[in-house]
Amino acid sequence: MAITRILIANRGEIALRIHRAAHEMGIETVAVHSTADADAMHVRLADHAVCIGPPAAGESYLNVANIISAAEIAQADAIHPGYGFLSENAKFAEIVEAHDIKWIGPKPEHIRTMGDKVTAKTTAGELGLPLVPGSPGAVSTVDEAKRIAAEIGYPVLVKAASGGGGRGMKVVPEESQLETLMSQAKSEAKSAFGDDTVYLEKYLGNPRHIEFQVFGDGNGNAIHLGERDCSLQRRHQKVLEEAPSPVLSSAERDRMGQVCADAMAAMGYRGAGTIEFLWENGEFFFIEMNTRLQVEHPVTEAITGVDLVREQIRVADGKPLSVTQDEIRFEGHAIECRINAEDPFTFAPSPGKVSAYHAAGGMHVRVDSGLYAGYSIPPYYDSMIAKLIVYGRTRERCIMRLKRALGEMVVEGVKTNIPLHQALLEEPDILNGDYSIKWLEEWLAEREG
Ligand code: MV4
Repeated sequence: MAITRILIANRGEIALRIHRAAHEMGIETVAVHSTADADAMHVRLADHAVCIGPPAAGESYLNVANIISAAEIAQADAIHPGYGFLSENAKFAEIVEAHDIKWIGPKPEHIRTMGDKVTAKTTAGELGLPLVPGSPGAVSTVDEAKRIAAEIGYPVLVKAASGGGGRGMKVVPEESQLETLMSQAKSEAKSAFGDDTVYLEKYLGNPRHIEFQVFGDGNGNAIHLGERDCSLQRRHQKVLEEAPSPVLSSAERDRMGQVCADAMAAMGYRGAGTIEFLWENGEFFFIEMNTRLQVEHPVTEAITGVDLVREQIRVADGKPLSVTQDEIRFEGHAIECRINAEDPFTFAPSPGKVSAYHAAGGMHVRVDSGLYAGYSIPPYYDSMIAKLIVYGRTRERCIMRLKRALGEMVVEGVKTNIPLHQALLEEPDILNGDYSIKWLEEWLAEREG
């Protein structure tokens, strides 16, 4: 039976994004919400809405029993998890499928494999993706770590297998510090993730973060939709993303993209995925794979014209992808600014009532947001309140249009990071595309003086 009603297990702009794709396919939507989100735009737009608990995400957007109950009560035949929350929870995916509800996401086994960074890396290596030199798997003893570190050369990085957001990561400059830093990494990982498994990698000093968008139909067919450059980050939070990367030639894109697509085809991967690489001196090194739709997916949509959420729904419904690799063209340039309710330079969250709101518009300007004048941004969730995605025929024109669009945005009553984006777009390094994963934090430290 074809999907007729999708429960959207998320909130904010991504819940809207999914609702829009569903409606364009003639599919009804069910919003779920916490008591803090009763007045949210995703609840207003959806065909049906179910309250799933109090404000704390653990009791609402992460409450599996309540979400499954909501799906049964509202007679949803599919669940889309969005990003964050339960999107990469293999157990949740299995529970959804056990209730005869279609899971709009990758196969649970693939979510599980990629969720553990050690098995992800081993699998990626077997599939032919280039790896950062390091331990072949988990490292259990200091002696073993010393032997491997001596082989790959210092500095090395100790990483947690269950890690995320850089937690449990330690740079080890030389052997004398290995024992101490490894035990620190292990105890941090144990308390953060309940798992003290660690592994070792050569530390790359000044890389870019470049990720490839992939898509599989679950039956051995897979494509890639090019890359996104997400090097501009602060404390593992992306600030601005662009596609294509300023440093890749189309031949390099085609080659690396094909390596990624072939790997996904070999796995029988289903749905949207992102393969993350560090890129240094023209070389790619796999670090992680995300088995979900990502915040920054619209820049890929802008340069390819492919609606990624529509494709997710199609493959979950057993249909083939609507495009072949040969049909995908990369045209022009797109940049996304994440607009957060926070102080633009201290980054302190700034929830509260939005007294006035006006979204930028005009040619090639997209604003994904659930904001409206009079809306109160709740303090319980992520501070991202809007995404501004701008397209141009060239990177230069994209940037000119982005500056124009940022100037049109009106968000009053709370602080936003729009002034940060405007300041970044005056920086020669940003204008030239000359930045690595370290650039933003160094720039902010300099501004501090
Ligand atoms: C690295 C690295 C340097 N060398 N691995 C950060 C969290 C996780 N996504 C992987 N991370 C890194 N892994 C090696 N071998 C530097 C980082 C890193 C980073 C990566 C991508 C984007 C921003 C980053 C900021 C700091 C460190």
